[in-house]
Amino acid sequence: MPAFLFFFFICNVAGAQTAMINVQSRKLTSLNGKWNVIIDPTSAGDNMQVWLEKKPQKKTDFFEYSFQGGQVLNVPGDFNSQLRELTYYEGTVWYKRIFNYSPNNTKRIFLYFGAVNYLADVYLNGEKLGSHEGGFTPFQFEITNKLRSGRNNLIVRVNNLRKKNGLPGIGYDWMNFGGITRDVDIVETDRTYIEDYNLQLKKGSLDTILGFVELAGIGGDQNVAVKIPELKLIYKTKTNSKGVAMVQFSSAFKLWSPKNPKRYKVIIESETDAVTDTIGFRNIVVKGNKILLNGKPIFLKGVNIHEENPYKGARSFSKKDAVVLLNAAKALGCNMVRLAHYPHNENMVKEAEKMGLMVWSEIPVYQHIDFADPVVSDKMDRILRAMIGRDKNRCGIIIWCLSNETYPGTPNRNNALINLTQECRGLDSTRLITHVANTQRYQNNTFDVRDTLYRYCDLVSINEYLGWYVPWQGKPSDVKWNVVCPDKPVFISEFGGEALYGNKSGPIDEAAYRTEEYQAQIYRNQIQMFNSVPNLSGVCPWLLYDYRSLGRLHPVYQRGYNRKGLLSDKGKRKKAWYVMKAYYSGI
Ligand code: GCB
Repeated sequence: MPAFLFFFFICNVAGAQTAMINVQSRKLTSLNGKWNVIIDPTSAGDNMQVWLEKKPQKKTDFFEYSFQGGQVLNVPGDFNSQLRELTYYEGTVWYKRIFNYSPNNTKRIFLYFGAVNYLADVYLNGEKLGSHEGGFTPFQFEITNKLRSGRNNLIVRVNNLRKKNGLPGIGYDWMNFGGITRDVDIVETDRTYIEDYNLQLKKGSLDTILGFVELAGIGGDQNVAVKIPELKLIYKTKTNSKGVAMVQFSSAFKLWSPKNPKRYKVIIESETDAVTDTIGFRNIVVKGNKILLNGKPIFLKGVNIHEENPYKGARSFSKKDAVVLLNAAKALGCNMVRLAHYPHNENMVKEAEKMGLMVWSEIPVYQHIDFADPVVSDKMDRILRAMIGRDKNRCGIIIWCLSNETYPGTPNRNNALINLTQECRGLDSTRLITHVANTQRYQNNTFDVRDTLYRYCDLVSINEYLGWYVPWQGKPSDVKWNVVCPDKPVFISEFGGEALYGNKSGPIDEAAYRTEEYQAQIYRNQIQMFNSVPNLSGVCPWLLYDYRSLGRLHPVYQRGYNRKGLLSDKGKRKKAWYVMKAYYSGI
């Protein structure tokens, strides 16, 4: 049984199911648009059973809620940026949407959510379908036997309170955008449908695809075909008793790369279903101390990006939002983006791939994670599978990042993350795996990079803020390095500092005044230091745009924004932008 099938089983038991793959190529009815909402700061609606929408039966019956006459919010979209009163809101919002449907009795029907941050309890026509935890991955419910012909009433209780044992936990340096933040669709499939498939080059190969196609709702001996019309390729196979067909074939593919982001139209067919995808093929490995893309060394010219449209101060979700962010990365001269610190929406991943940007995708195992709580391991496991499950056919993704700046002293941290790494390798051996740490010591202008997690990684990823949180202790070009895995490639996954665009007001050599010149100087120094890093395979400034964050309170320089952007929240280029751009164009 492929691991994905196993997970489908677990999730069925828990409530929400793992989402089927490539939902965009199915018959969809969008439930995006205006939804009625009730803002419920104390979750009083739980006792009142809002999902039943009771109406008074006699004169003394009264209810303390109603969707009618209340507020309206756009879906998809975070709620914080839509209503001023919700700017920093963390709590419950009830969403309601009435829709009409004429179910076709020969089909199966699913209710699909691209993402809801953070907890979702979903009710259809007064009946609870189930719950889902985790703000950045898709989930679904089968509603074949629950949908009514005609009018249906969908209510979702969304709660974005931060949780000690959540992913992320209580503390994080970005905006806690709550709500139904990605698309909602009704999906219609055949009784037997293509639930999942994996079509990527086998580890180390430039011409052989190794993967599977998995059907839901059927046992063995079904015919399955994978077609790539441009290559005149038709590969035929059959499912086994579990509905899984193994796939292996070779062809002279034009390989995907940043210079030539070639992708093919691929049709996956069973006897009763067909889906179409656009898939590229490339090979990414670490050999010795180098990263090789399609057999050739590559230097990762990255930039960190949060899932926020700076011009709207809102969670981004659309293709348009993705293009805004990715065009800016391109303009900087990047060939790679780190999508920090959680799985971004599919538009982002697909557009990046289309534009020739390699992608680093990450799960929200961020800083203060309560590894000692046994439920945390289950949650990590689930979100890892959901991330890989959704995006495993995206050749643009070259790196799975499994944690960022967790604390080695936290009980069970190493065990939990080592297990997660092994699990990730089992699920997908074709991409690079990394953890980001900032546990290095820096003394006498020397870095001591010792985190145990690096032993399990393909890539040693280091966040360091020399010149910002940590003062330089000597000349940048003289920094010395002792790295625990001296043979592995090293990636500087974060560096930088804050500047308020246009600010020249303070002493230019003091970080606290956040001048553009100070930030630019950090970048000049860092670039000098890069020459000293052994096996340097790429760098990634923190970050592209200024972004909204919970803990950035300075009334003059920050006003609720982390100002480490190379671009302001209005897209203005700071001095450091030009320094970084010149560095990238020289490589
Ligand atoms: C970090 C974190 C990133 C923060 C950044 C900062 O190390 O990984 O999420 O926002 O520092 O600005 O301090």
